Amino acid sequence: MRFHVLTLFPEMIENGMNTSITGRAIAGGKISLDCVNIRDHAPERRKGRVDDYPYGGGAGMVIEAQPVMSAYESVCARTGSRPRCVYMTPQGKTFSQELARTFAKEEDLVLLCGHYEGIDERVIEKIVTDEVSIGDYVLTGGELAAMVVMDAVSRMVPGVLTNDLSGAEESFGNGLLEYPQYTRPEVWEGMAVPEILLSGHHGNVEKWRRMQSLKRTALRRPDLLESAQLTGEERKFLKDLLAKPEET
Ligand code: 6GU
Repeated sequence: MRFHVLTLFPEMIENGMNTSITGRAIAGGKISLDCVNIRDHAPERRKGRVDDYPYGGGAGMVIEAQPVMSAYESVCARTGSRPRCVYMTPQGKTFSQELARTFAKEEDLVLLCGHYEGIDERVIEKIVTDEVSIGDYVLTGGELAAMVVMDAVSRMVPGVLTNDLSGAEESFGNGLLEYPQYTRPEVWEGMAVPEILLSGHHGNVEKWRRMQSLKRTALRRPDLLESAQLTGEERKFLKDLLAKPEET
């Protein structure tokens, strides 16, 4: 996966992405990051300025179409293709694990970050293939949202997670929330680790974890259960749980 980010703040993206698991994935060549500063595509006469007043008036500034187009075309020239171009905006489709899996199949992915009051609509019409939001709140710019998308996409790329199963197993991988985890010590502040995890019986541990996942999902995110694949026994467990939650 090769990420290309069109932004006015490339150092923000580079600092975030070169850290932790995504940083290791970049260093190991599993993913790559190419930040294009839109400012570098300002026409000579504008001396690095890429925004202007909105037609019709109103607060804030609007990023001009031409520098954004030129930044995208510079990526196309390097890849020899016209990659999918994701515009980060609160007006977009809400990002999801499903969309992360879809994006992970692309060879190149362009993420376009806006700032101020937005980007001239005409260049969005010309180059943008997907408009994506990360949730119902407003950020000052698309950079943090682009990093959220790249992080979630990266962990779907083979070889990025050292334990290759963990990407599939975690919350949402199977449509359910994750079961609780424990490590040493066995008793902490008077609180013991659930007995079954010390038993060494893998079958029972797996069953307990599955039931814990179901319980958490039912109590915290019941909406997720609608599309989850459950056995008859699991449905019965949940029915009993919801009838008397304090006993399970
Ligand atoms: Cl993608 N951009 C901005 N500016 N704010 C957001 C967002 C994106 N997603 C949620 N809020």
